[in-house]
Amino acid sequence: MSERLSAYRAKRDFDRTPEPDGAGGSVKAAEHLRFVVHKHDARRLHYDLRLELGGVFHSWAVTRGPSLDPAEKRLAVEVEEHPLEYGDFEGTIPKGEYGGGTVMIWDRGYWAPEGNTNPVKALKNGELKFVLAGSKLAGSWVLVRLKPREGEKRTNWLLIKHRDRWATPGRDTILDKARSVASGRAMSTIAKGEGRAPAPFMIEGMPFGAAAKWHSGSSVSLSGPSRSVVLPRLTNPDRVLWPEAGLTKHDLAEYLCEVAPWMVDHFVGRPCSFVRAPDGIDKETFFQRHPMRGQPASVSSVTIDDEREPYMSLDEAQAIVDVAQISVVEFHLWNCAPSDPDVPGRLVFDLDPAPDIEFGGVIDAARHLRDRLQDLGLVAFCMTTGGKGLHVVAPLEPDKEMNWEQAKLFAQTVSAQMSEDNPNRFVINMSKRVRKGRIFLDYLRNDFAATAVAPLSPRARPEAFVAMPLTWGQVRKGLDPSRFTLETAAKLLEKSKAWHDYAKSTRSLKPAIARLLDVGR
Ligand SMILES: [Mn+2]
Repeated sequence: MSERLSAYRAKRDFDRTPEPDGAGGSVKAAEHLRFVVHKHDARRLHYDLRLELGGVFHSWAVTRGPSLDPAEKRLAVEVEEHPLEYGDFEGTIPKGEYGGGTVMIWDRGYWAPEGNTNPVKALKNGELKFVLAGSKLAGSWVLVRLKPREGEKRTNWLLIKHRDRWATPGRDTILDKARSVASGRAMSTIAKGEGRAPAPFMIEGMPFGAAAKWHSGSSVSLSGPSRSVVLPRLTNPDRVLWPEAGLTKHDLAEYLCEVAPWMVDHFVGRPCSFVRAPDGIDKETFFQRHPMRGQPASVSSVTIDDEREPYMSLDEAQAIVDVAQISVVEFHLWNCAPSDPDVPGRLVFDLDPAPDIEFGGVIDAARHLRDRLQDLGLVAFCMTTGGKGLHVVAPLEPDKEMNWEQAKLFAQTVSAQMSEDNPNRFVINMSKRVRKGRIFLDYLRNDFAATAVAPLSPRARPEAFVAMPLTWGQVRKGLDPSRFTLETAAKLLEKSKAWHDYAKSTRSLKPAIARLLDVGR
C-alpha cells in the first residue's frame, strides 16, 4: 500500500463507505496522465479536480467549480491525494461519513503539463500550467498556489483558464452540463442509486478509443470526434526524422497537436495507412496498412467484411497526435463514406505532371477539372500533395446504392473527356512515354481500399512539405507548394478558410452520373 495514501485512508471507514480503499494494484500507469473532475454534493456542493501524477491523484476541491472564463479565478483547496481507483468512483457516501453525499464523475480524460515543465517541481513551486483533454474541459489551464494567510491551515490555490480557443471570455455555462460523463446520470439519479452504472475508465487496458466512443453514445457528449489533444509522452523525442530540415519526432508531435483538431473530421470512420520512418526519412521507411504491436492505444482497429486482417482508423484528434510516437510521417486515407468502406465518400483526382511540366499547368488543370465537376453538380476542393501535383477532391453524400464501380467509372469518364478535349495537355494512360509534356489524370484512387494522402499529412520528403488544403483563391498563378511545410503549415492554416465548407458540400453522385451520361450522349 502506498504511504502517500495514508491521509486518504485515515479519513475513511471502508466498512461504511463504498469508496475504494486504495489497496491498489488494479489501475496501472497509462500512456497519458488521466484526470477526473468529481461533482460532489457534500455539506457544500463543490467540484474535485484530480490530476494523476506519481501513481496517485493530486486533488483540489474547487468550491465554485471550474470556469471557462479566463477572468474567473476559482478557489481550489488542496486536499489529500486519492488512489487512482477513485477515478471510477461514482455513488453515494453515507451521511455522517467523511465527505458524506453524492459523487458524480462530471468529467474525465487526459492531461499533460505544458511545454517541458516537470509537473512535480511545478507543483512544489506553486504554479502548474497544464492542458486538459476531457469531454467538458479542454485546453490550457493554470493552478497557482496562494501565499498562506496567518493561521491558515489549508493550502489554497487558484484554478484559472488560459485564453485559447476553448476559453469563453465573459460568459461561462460549462457547469450547466450537469450529467455524468461516465453514466449519463443526473445527480438525483445517482443519489437514488438508479440508472446505469458508470463505464470504467481507469482500469488497466481500457482503450482510449473505447472510452471516447462510449461518450459519443451518451447524452452528454459533444457531437463529433473529440478535438482536444495533449502532447503524448515520446521516447527519443530528439530523434531526427527529417535530417535536411532538421526536424525531430518532437517537432512532428507538436505539428500534429496543432493540426489534428482540423484533420480529424476527415479521418473518422475511414481506414488509415501510415508511412513510418523509425530512423528518419533517409533511412528505411515502410507502408503500414494493418495494426501492429506497440502502437498507441488510441488507434482503433476496424474489421472490414471478408478481410482477415483488421485495418486502422484514427477517430479522435488525440490518436492522430499519438502516432508521432511510432514515427508516422505520412497518413493515407481510404476515400469511403465514414464507417462504410463499400460506399464512396469522396472522389479524388490526382493531377500528376510529367517532370517537364511547369506548375502553372497543374494549376490550370485543377481549375479546369473543378469547372467540369461543378457542371456535373459536385463541389470541388483543392490541396497540394506535398509533391509536384495537386489533388482535386469532391465530397459525396453517402448513398448505399452507390458503389466503387460507379464512382470509378464516373471519375474515369470525367478524366477521359478532359483528355479527349485536350489531348496535348492531359493523359489518363499511366505509361511514361505517353505522359511526356502532359499531366496524368489519375482517377484510380476512386476504388475500394484505394488511398489518397490525407489533408495536412506531412510527407517523407527532405523539405518536410505537407499536403495543404487550399481555397480556390489560392489556386492561381504564383501558388508555391513549397511554402507549406511542417514548420509553416499550422500558422498558415489558422488564417485560412480552406475547406471550411467541406462538410456542407457533399453532393449525391447519382444525379452527377445522370448528367455525365446526358452530356456524353
Ligand atoms: Mn470532495
